[in-house]
Amino acid sequence: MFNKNSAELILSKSSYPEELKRIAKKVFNNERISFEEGILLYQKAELGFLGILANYVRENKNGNYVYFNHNFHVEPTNVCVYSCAFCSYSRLIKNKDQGWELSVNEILDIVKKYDNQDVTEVHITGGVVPKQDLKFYTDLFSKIKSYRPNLHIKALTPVEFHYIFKKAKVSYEEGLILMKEAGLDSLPGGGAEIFNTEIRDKIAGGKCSTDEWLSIHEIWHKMGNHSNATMLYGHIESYEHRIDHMDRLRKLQDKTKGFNAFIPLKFRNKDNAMAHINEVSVIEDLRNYAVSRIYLDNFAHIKSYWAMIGRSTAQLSLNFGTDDLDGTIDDTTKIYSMAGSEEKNPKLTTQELVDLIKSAGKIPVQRDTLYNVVKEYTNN
Ligand code: V47
Ligand code: SF4
Repeated sequence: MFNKNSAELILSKSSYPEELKRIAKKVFNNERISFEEGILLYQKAELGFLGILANYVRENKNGNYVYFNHNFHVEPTNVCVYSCAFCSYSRLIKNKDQGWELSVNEILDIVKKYDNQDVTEVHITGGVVPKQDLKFYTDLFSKIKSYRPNLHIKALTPVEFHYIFKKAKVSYEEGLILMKEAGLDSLPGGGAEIFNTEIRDKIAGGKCSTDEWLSIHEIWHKMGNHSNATMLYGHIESYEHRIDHMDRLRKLQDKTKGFNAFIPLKFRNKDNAMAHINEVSVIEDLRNYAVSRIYLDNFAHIKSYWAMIGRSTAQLSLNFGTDDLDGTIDDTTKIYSMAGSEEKNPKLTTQELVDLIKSAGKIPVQRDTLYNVVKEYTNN
């Protein structure tokens, strides 16, 4: 274990600038760092320094444990009324014939394929289309629940909710109550992109605003539920925009305590309208995980989404603040392979995930969506 004393010793002997050492001291005293200090870390701290701090926070919160679950995704459609510049996946509604739109029964057939498997979660999200409205989803959720009551439904983002509720002429609150009554258990973190309005308008114009995204999560949390939060980084945003994004999440988390995990999502540049922008380096990915871990002191978990970042970088990130690798996925998502991820058919067996975590020197823990322990892999 990496304790406070050894960390302080390394830093006291180093030639790091005083301003960085002051931040380190705060972190080791479990004090919150400021907005400006967050930016300073991005601008001036090198990877080794960030790793020491992020590891300290990570171990304080999660010891040597790394979490994963047994899950699969359903993408009800890849057709979308929006046209986010970074999206490689969606087909505009006018090119509908190039996409798919699953019916409730077709989705149920996908769920039934897992009848004899111990999956605990289905993650449902995709494009936004008029046909998949409030009735479609309440019908879908209640049918999944009557078929398999213990399967946790983690589904839809404020992007979909905002569109669906507006069309159904119900408030966010009324809509979320209906979704919950139908069987929705928690919300994934998507659609957050970058909260700065100028950047958001450029890369994801037209879909739900920052305030709408935050408001839907706040209402959901206040109803006693949980959700995740993502950040799409490594495109046209600045370090200030990243800290601003995390700062808004930190403030909401102070209020509600409803977020389970923060998930940084690296912009991948294949076949989308932002393909001319180079992807950031692996070093920058690791620095970003570390700064997130240090800044978001009120988030229990930082997730490294291996389907997007690739399994090797995901494994490395476990030494830079992350403690969660999402799940087995079973080759059920296309969002990242279409955007250029090295994971073309994302699928890992439990044993592969366990081996990957163990060879990083950590203890694998299979969890459910809400981080209840299903199995700890200490020996096998
Ligand atoms: O909001 C789309 C991102 C998100 C690209 O909560 C891209 O457990 C990079 O939110 N390059 C949806 N990213 C996926 C998502 C998610 C994934 C895994 C786990 C959880 C969770 C949530 O995917 C979108 C967008 O930010 N995305 N295109 C791209 N080219
Ligand atoms: Fe539609 Fe989501 Fe793609 Fe944006 S990121 S175009 S909302 S599917």
